[in-house]
Amino acid sequence: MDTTGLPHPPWRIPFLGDLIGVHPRTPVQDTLRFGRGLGPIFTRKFFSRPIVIVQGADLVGELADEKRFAKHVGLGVRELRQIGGDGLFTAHNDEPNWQRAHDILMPAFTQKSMQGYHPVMVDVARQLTAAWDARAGGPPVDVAADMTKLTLETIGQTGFGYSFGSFDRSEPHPYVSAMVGALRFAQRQVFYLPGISKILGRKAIQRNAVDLATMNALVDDVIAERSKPGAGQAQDLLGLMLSVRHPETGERLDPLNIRYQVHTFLVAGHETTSGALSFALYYLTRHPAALAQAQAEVDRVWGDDPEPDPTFQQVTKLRYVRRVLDESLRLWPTAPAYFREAREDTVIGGRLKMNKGDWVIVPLPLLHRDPTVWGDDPEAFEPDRFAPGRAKERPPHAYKPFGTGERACIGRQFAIHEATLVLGLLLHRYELKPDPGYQLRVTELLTVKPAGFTLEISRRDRSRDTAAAATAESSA
Ligand code: MNH
Repeated sequence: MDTTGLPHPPWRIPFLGDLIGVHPRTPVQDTLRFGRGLGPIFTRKFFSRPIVIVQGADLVGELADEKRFAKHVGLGVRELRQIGGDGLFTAHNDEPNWQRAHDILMPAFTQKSMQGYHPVMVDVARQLTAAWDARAGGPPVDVAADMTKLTLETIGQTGFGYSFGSFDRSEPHPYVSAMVGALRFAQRQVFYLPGISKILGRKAIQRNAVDLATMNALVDDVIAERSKPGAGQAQDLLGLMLSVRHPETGERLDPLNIRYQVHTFLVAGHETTSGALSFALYYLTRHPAALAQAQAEVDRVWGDDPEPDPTFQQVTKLRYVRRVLDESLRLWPTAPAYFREAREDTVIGGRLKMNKGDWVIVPLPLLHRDPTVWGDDPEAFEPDRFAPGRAKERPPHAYKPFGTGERACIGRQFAIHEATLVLGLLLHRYELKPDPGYQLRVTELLTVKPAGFTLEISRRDRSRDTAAAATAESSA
């Protein structure tokens, strides 16, 4: 792709390209900072490699055309293949295991399947509230850490019938520590090409091998448990992968691919949802009016019952809570970018020639701040941007937190149901007090999360309402 003439950040220097002001730990936030004002197509150079970046709803809409473009397993995703192999997230489009696994696993993501996961999601939410009840009135809780425990338990238990015992541990489960190590290694590989082995060092490579072995050992354990006689035939993700043949070809997934899929679901299925819940709690506790509206909604649904037993239907009624999540994912889409590659030679934006196989990156925080779509103050947190009918006023591809096309997120409904349920229950149960001195600090490790964000929690006082209700009753 010929990138000469494309706008790029200032201070480009020979050999190093646009590395000034670029921090290997915050590539997304750097792009956000540089990208505003550079127009719909711009470029950044890493060493000698130009990377083409696209922003704005018009061009992202053009790239959403599945006839001309497809997912590209690009920088940062490609490095994850050591964990996910040809599993759903990291598979190249033409790898046969993608379609095979997609068709076998789709039944696990229907509305009916969500209803089946619901009781398990409620159970895990209660593990979180039990832990928070014990901390209520005490020192503040680390929000992202606890949301990560919750979402990992949820995907482990719904998908694989496996508990990491997250709420019984003071340290992260070894799988999680190994996963964080492997993700960090993958992220560093992105930035230290070319000549990775020299710069990353033998130690880091050995450490990574240990992390991968730790992760594999756990997954092999989970599979072995299920294969034991008497383990049952649960039709969860693992059950489907072990027993179901492809509806048309009759093929099964092979054991190595099943291992890749389990890693994929454990990683993709929790980091992103955990970040989404954390950002939602961050924005809510900074916007008292939104918080009050969300609390009023959950109180309408669950009343004064201190121990509600949420039904699937009730969660779908939490429309405002859902809007809060949508708006949080607009400002901080927790899977912050995707890549599109040209299926054939083509031109985008009427100006950039792409040859077949050329790719561009779509940083979602930039798309989601396009002022022509979101107005003069795209930074403002306004859940009502997602009020009924509002989406129709926007171009169809202005909001893409779950990606696009046939490689879009398979777990979208799962994530939304889980996050709405949990956020709703937390708002119903607790008074949440932020640290007034906290300044949002976003950490990036392929996904984004608020770092160091804590909340003081206490049980909501329902006695006033109860007293009012009692008075009303006695005067009646
Ligand atoms: Mn999810 C793909 C975002 C929750 C499993 N996910 C994607 C993509 C985005 C994304 C964006 C597309 C990436 C690309 O084009 O390269 N996912 C999210 C967000 C949340 C999320 C923002 C939560 C919020 N994802 C989940 C959950 C699961 C899951 C929960 C599993 C239960 N996601 C996947 C899988 C893919 C994916 C699997 C790959 C799908 C495919 O290519 O077939």
